[in-house]
Amino acid sequence: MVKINNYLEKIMKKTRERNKGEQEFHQAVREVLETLEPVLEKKPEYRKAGIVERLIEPERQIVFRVPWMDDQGQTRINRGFRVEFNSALGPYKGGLRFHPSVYSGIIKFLGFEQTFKNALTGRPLGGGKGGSDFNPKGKSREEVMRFCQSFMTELYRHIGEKTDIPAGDIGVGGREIGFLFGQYKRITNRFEAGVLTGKGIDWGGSLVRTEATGYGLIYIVEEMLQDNDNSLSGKEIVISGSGNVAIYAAEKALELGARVTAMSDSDGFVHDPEGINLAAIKEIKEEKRNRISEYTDMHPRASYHPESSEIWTIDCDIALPCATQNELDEKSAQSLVENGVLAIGEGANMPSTPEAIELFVNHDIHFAPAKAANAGGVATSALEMTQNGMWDSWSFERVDEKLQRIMKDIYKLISATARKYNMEGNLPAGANIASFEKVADAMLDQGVV
Ligand code: NDP
Ligand code: 2IT
Repeated sequence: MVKINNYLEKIMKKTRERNKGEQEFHQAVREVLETLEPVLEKKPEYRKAGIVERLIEPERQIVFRVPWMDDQGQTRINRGFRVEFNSALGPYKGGLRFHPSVYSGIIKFLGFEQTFKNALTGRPLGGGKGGSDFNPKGKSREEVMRFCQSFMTELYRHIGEKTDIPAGDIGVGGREIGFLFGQYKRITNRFEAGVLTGKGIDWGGSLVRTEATGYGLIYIVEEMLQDNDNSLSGKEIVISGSGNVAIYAAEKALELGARVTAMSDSDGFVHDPEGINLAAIKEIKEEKRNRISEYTDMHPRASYHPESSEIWTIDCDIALPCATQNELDEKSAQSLVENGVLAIGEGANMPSTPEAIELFVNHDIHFAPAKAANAGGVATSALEMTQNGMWDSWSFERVDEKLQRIMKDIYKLISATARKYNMEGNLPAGANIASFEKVADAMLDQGVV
């Protein structure tokens, strides 16, 4: 663990005491605090104004009951969350996660990260996150719809296009956003398109939003490689996950001439050394909502391994963790380094453990941290909101061009910030400091609120 000064250590201790048992939140806070010392020394006014202390305390936390009826007529109860973390730069913005592991510690870590990520996009967005411990796996479409309607029946009073704008995350995709939007419209009698992002293309959604996080990840990884006289062309890539982020990262990587040799879901991974057939993955995961193990039925040359985390033992040039938090630990990082990995790009939120990140940074592996690397999703959400505000819809090329520009600008900003603070190449530090400065300066401007 990196050492931090007494002031930050005290803040860390208080964070643990006030948010008991919320390990993921402690981890996300610690990771940021470990890089802030130089910027706090340079600008003592941040400490005087209690910026760090205020940043760690969400502005508002909403927890609610979500009752719904299953197909057998049995009443079920889940817990809903929305954490409105920080509104210094704009209205709260961030996704909704439906997964049985969701509790306040997960939503708070995601909301905290979101605040910094959104700052990096350069768009006027605050940070927030929400979700539920609802498990969509094995549920019928009707059950998911009833759940979404019940969830929105409480959430609607807390959100709005100028207040808080949710979107998707794990377990929440276009289908769920449709059900949520329908219920919001029904309750409020307003076609308020800008209240949710990730909508259908014919009713206020933006082209490229579906692809945006995965494409954005590849754009920033390519930028990072080119800055180091290299490129994705001809590289072998391992991608964990096979959801929204993983699939579109694979799509763009293939377009740029790379080969994807392995992908996974929460049960296991498939290894196809000649290159994964992405159309088959899309069919299994997007259309049929089945298990990735099915891939080997269609492609007998590929092998299936029923242990997701073992995916990192496969020899590759580039590793893209795109599934979930803490999916890449020190042992996995060690095998990647031993196999000569060149670069890591974090598509998921906080996928690498602190020990894994330390190992990558110490071995000078090019490492694009989540806050920057997966910001393409929320950046394109901002483009969706812009189109909604203008009552307009843009072409695929126009949105894609803007997304590429944003990802390049993020790379430039975080690498320049790392250099400015004498940590050349340390992109996690660059991302933390650059985003912290933006949010902190806005908070200073707005007084003690
Ligand atoms: P999806 O629900 O579309 O896909 C999630 C994928 O990760 C699935 O393949 C799933 O497997 C796997 N997965 C989920 N939980 C676990 C787990 N506990 N262990 C192992 N594998 C798991 O989600 P997204 O692709 O949207 O999100 C993936 C990551 O990217 C998350 O960290 C999310 O926060 C982050 N992200 C998403 C953005 C977006 O716009 N959607 C934007 C920025 C970041 P299975 O099918 O078995 O459930
Ligand atoms: O983690 C994320 O950035 C997202 N899930 C997307 C958030 C958004 O509002 O588009």
